[in-house]
Amino acid sequence: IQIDSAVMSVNIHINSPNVKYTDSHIEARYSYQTTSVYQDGDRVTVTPRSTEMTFRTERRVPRLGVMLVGWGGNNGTTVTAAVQANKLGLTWRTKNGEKKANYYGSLLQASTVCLGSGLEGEVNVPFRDLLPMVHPNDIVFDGWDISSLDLGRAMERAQVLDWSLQEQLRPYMSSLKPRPSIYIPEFIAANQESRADNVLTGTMAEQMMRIRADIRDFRQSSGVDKVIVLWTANTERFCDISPGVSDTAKNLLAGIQAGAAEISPSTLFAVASILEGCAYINGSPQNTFVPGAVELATQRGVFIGGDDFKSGQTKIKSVLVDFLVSAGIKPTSIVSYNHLGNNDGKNLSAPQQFRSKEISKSNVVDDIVQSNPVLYQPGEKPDHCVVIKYVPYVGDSKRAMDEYTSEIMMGGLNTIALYNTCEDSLLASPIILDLVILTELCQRVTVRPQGEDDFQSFHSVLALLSFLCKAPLVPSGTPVINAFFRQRASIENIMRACLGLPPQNHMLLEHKLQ
Ligand code: NAI
Ligand code: DG6
Repeated sequence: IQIDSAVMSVNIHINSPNVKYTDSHIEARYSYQTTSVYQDGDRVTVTPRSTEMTFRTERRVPRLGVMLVGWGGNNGTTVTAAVQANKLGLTWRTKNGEKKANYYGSLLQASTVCLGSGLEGEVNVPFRDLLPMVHPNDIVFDGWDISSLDLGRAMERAQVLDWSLQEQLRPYMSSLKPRPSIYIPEFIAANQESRADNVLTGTMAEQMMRIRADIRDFRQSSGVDKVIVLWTANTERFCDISPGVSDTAKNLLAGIQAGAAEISPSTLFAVASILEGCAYINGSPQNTFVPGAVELATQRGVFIGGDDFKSGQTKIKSVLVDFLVSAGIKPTSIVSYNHLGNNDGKNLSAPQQFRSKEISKSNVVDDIVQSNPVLYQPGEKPDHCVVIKYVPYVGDSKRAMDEYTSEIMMGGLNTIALYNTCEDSLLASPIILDLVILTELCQRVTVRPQGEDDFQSFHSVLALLSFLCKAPLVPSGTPVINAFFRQRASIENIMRACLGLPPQNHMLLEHKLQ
């Protein structure tokens, strides 16, 4: 299949007695195959299990509105501009020739899945065509920023997009103005104070009510069917989770009324979104989702997801360490340096904000290491060091240097050094689109296990977003998966289940027998 346009799509129809198309839904009967394992000393008993279930996906794709917290920042302006450029099919000249707007870097828009084999071999289709999904060109953006610059000037400040593209986009971007936001200086670096000229006043509760009113206003004035709110504002310091303040939904709401000191702006945005019934995604590393916020989302059946976009160095790590460990090679030291010169780097030059990022970048190998008791003793981990420096001159073009040292056979050492240079916001923007589009799709999928009367939604803590996040948020007590291809397979196979298709197994048995 030849796909040469960002908007061209293929129409997939499943030919199976297990799949029913109605005007409103795709309904698929599915056998979920699992294995349960019982270990007694060195004896391991494995029992295959099969659970029958029905997946139901609403076919009507709603008009989606996305509200970005930190809309005037590098990611906020870049994703808004990129969508507009794609919508208009813009081209622009650079010293390297003519460029055309695209969605490279988006799992859903620019990667493919293999459906199976046809007469001429494997058939790969865009991920976005597996199920009815929002197209990014149709998203309507709005948002908040503590800086009052309109998006035209903010795009210029970001120094990400080529100038001749900015010139074409400016008339549109200049008409967009961020709404005033909640600013509590203690949570972000002191060096951000000079841009905070668009801030709400009043009590904490009043400010949160204003955010709720903004969401309602956007929904009504734009005519969108649904709103998703996503934090792409500055990285905050971690907040203290004090008993009686943010430990339960009730206490968190009471804490907001009382203006409790350790409730962060990002948690206030999360609570406002949840109370408005809007999914909330955290693209930064801080602990926005205090237990009270998770409980509130669960009580209200609203999706929350995060944390921290997995865009560059960490994405490579979740591939490379997985490759090494699954090849039987033992990483013993991982050292990651990066320097960048954008406002994110400036904010992260403060120790408490750096610490939030250090935590989220550091845990990404844990599940991979724990999966291999041949290489690692219980509790053993590779040394893992993360360094971030602010170097204004390089702007958004982040430099990342990594050294992976591993033990190989018979005392040998294998050292891999990587150097990566890349515009950070051009990596994060397609991830923002994938996060909101996947979240919206999940809002239209329900599952009914055999023998039960009701269809149920995914858990409010939307673990399916793990692929896109450095520190995946998962329901309490469930496994955190960081390994890149396991995360990707989870999305692909759940979407296949919605179509009554078996998981992608890569066995290719039909080509391996006589
Ligand atoms: P940025 O500093 O350019 O943009 C952040 C924006 O948030 C600024 O315009 C700032 O004025 C605004 N802001 C700060 N506090 C606010 C508040 N309380 N309410 C509303 N607006 C507020 O940063 P950039 O590069 O856009 O990154 C945004 C976030 O995404 C950062 O936390 C960063 O760590 C995170 N991130 C970025 C990745 C990337 O590849 N670009 C990857 C992973 C995470
Ligand atoms: C410096 O590390 C700034 C950060 O905001 C990162 O650029 C961002 O979190 C992306 O990190 P990574 O590890 O996915 O490249």
